[in-house]
Amino acid sequence: MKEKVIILGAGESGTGSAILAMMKGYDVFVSDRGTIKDKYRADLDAYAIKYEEGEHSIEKLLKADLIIKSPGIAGDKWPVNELIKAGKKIISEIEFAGKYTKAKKICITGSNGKTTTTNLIYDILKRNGLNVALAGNIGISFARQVATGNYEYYVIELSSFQLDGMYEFKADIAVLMNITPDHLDRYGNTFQEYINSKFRVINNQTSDDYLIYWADDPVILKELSIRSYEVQLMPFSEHKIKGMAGYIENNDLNLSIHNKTERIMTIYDLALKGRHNTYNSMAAAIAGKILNIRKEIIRESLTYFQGVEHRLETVIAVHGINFINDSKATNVNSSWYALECMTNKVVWIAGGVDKGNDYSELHGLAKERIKAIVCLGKENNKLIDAFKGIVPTIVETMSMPEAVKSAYYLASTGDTVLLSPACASFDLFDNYEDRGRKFKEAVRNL
Ligand code: UMA
Ligand code: ADP
Repeated sequence: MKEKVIILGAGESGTGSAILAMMKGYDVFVSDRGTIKDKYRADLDAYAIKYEEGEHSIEKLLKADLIIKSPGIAGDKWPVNELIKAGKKIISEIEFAGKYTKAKKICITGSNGKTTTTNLIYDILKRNGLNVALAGNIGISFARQVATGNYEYYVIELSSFQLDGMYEFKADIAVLMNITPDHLDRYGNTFQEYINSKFRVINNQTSDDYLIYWADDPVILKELSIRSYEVQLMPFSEHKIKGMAGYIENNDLNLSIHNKTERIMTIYDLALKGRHNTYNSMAAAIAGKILNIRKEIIRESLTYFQGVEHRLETVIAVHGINFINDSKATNVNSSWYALECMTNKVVWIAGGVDKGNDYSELHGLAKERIKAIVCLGKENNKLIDAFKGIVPTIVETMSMPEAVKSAYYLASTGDTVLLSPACASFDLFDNYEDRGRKFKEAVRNL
């Protein structure tokens, strides 16, 4: 009898898993509690995959030999808690797909900078002519590409939700950008649980594998000091400290890997500006060098890389006021980096769904740089309380056009209006892309 695989969720992750499982000869059934999007329903039909929607029929789910859970579905709520109680094996799409490819896997995680660094690494590998795909939390699912493509390298962005269901998977190169509190609602409000999830990226790594990480991150350093591991460490820092695989000296990005030290380029030529992007560029350069890619290719990539939409994206200047879309900044740490690289006075558009934010980290920068805050959310009290007495002007708005207009009136020539919300977008928008697009539209309509 065929092994029965049941897939929870029919989004990008679940549909990709279903196609791969079907192609590998499993008896496949997909269960989605909501309405399946047309494009995914068409995929399931095209591969003659059985599914249900509008409910999870527990009696069907309990018949599974293996369950693949989509990352957006919580692990501690029904039906997953009931399936765990029944002793069912539940894994993530990445774990499942990892079994069916021999390609080299470069896996990027962290609280912030994943997408940018993933794209940078992909760009370096692609420029070098490698047969490489971009996968994971960034777009087309890993499973779908393993099923339908034939790649030798995968650059995979991994969220903590995906890492949670990974047990035997091994990254050839793991990249851990940083760890700051995020998504704590999914981790019982326990930061350590979230840290443990991020650290799963080094599971099963041997002395033939690599871990690239930011050496100035106290959370990562503490964890490494108490864990045992075999993986080769490739730390990077903006300071020249002994043992760094990447560091900055006299504004030059240098790499020191396998006993060879070389200057790659001046940081002034990096396409992506801001201190955080220097970290992202450094991590990408190290990954490229580990894969023996020439420094000329790495330099070319880091110089000409086109930024990623909604990440410190310059929109336009209106009457000398510069508008920047950083809608992807959905936590305090990412907004800190956005504010840190602002050289002019800022009118800051912030707010949305607070994921347990502690705004006090922003007080220093706020005093120095923010002249006004435009709150954009259904519930703004926490934001207002946090900055009362620190920022002279705070106004509340309920729609993007209103927020952009208010910011425009509060700003003067030479100022920057920065949308970097430090919050999720789901109260007023579909997602952060929707929020970013509506910001750009409202700016263009000024
Ligand atoms: N669903 C159920 N039961 C439930 C809850 C949801 O069946 O109890 C169904 C929904 O009706 C829907 C499906 O599950 O049809 C959606 O599953 P999903 O939320 O896991 O979304 P996917 O489309 O499969 O996309 C997921 C990632 N989404 C999340 O982790 C929320 C995508 O990352 C990822 O690109 C994709 O897999 C392929 O790997 C997006 C994301 O927002 C970009 N990630 C979060 C982030 O970056 O902060 C973690
Ligand atoms: P992620 O995929 O982890 O959400 P992104 O590359 O999409 O990361 O960047 C999201 C936001 O985080 C950006 O808008 C930027 O403000 C901020 N950011 C980017 N890289 C870093 C970094 N290395 N450290 C801290 N913040 C960062």
